[in-house]
Amino acid sequence: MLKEGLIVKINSDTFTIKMGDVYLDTKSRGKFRHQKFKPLVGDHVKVNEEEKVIEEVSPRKNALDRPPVANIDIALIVTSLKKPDLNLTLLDKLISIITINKIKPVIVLTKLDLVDSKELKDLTNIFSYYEKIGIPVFTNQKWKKLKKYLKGQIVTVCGQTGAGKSTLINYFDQNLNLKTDEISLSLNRGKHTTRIVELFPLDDFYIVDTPGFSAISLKNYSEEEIKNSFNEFTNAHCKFKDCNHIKTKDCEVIAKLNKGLILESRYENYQRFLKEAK
Ligand SMILES: Nc1nc2c(ncn2[C@@H]2O[C@H](COP(=O)(O)OP(=O)(O)OP(=O)(O)O)[C@@H](O)[C@H]2O)c(=O)[nH]1
Ligand SMILES: [Mg+2]
Ligand SMILES: [Zn+2]
Repeated sequence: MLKEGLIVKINSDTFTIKMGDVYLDTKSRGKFRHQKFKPLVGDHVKVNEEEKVIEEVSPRKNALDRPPVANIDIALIVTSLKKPDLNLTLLDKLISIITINKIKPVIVLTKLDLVDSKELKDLTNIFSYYEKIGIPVFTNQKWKKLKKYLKGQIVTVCGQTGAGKSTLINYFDQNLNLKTDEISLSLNRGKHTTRIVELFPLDDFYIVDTPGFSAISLKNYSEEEIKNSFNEFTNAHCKFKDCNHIKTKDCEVIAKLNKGLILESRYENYQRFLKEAK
């Protein structure tokens, strides 16, 4: 007899399944490997309890490669302003990928305490732009407000190594006591503190902690998908219906850019992403 459950943790080839209040460590069936299919944290599955294997994976609402999670409502893009430095290209790329996969992107800024007041002013301008185009922006200092916002949702964190993802989840529930670490400054390269992808049930939502990364590819996405993932371009009245907002002729996006109504870094990243698309 097969039993239904939820994958809550993956540690190399061990999949932990939550079935009600019971947790069971299982392996994946060989057939999935042959199909190059990997069950993900967040997957609803059917398991054979005696053999401790996953037999079936239910159809997904959505799935991401990075972080590797399925059936997500909200992705928190944890974005540090310093250490590691703010990276608007990675931020815009994550917004695009998350949007294309029909997940709601939410920005969470961290390390505001490391920024001086002059820098903070520029940053406020940048992030009020993101709010204007419909992407909520929170700070980790206001984590209580964020926690209320996440009620009832299935949430993942994503973003650079050392950005403060595990630290944020620890604010939500001190009992979790997730491992956090300094990024290695000597190499000026983040070292991964989080190695395992794991879903934690909190009072009224689920959240996945995942390891960070510094690069991510758009090669699996089309130009059209990337174009549509830039919220602020979707209602533009350009002369040509299929305008890709690259040539200046009667393009409303470029006209708005020239009037300062579109954030320059967003437009630059858009051009860059189109080149990276398949
Ligand atoms: N000053 C400051 N430090 C912070 C803040 N948030 C997190 N940190 C520190 O940043 C370091 C990295 O935090 P983590 O939570 O481990 O980062 P992570 O995103 O989980 O990193 P990976 O798991 O490696 O991807 C730790 O030393 C934290 O204490 C913040 O708002 N301000
Ligand atoms: Mg971590
Ligand atoms: Zn256009």
